[in-house]
Amino acid sequence: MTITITAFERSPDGGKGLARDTRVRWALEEVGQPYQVRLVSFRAMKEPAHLALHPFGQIPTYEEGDLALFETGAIVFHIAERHAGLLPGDASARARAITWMFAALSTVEPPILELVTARLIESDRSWSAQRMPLVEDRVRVRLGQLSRRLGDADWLDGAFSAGDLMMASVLLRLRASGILDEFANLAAYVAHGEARPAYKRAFDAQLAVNTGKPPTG
Ligand code: GTB
Repeated sequence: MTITITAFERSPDGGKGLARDTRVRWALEEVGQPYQVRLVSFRAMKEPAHLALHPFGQIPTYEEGDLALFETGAIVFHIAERHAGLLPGDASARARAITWMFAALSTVEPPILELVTARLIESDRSWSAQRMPLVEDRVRVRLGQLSRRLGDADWLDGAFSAGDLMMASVLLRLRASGILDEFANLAAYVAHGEARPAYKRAFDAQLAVNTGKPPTG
């Protein structure tokens, strides 16, 4: 059955791969599932046809036959459950990999998004200079905890899993702030994710959309 996802017609990041369709593309590339992409404008995202797929008027969405999903956590989990390559066969290891997916989205991503908002949207407010160190420190606390858990391992729990895919995707958003590089093992962990052929294919595909150049690979 054909899989169709949605992505920005033009991502505000110009193709840095930070929009959330990249993590869905990455998951599909890891499991070797072909997919189509329907590009949507900001205006189209708020129109009834797209709102029927995504109640919050966002990308990405995922369609496969009668099934329509939104939320990257649910989408990546769905892909990982149905196709080999992103979740271990052992039941306990599988549960731990899923735990890392939730940790990425519920515990690590929120302070990072707070920082992104503080930098991009609130930096001209009178209170911004006072608040920024607090927001940055909340990110540092979380990254410190994650860094200690990762140690010198390649991945969070044994072999690469959907948990790593989600965690690396979440951490990527931090690179521009410089904070990721304060944690050498986390910076290496993200680079390790980016070096995966499946990530490169996903990145190139979104870059092609945003620059108009066809993927090289
Ligand atoms: N929790 C949802 C999920 O994980 O699927 C969040 C989805 C979401 O935030 N979608 C964003 C969106 O559609 C795009 S990814 N925004 C439009 C809107 O809300 O009207 C977030 C994003 C946007 C831009 C950049 N960037 O330019 O760097 C990075 C990430």
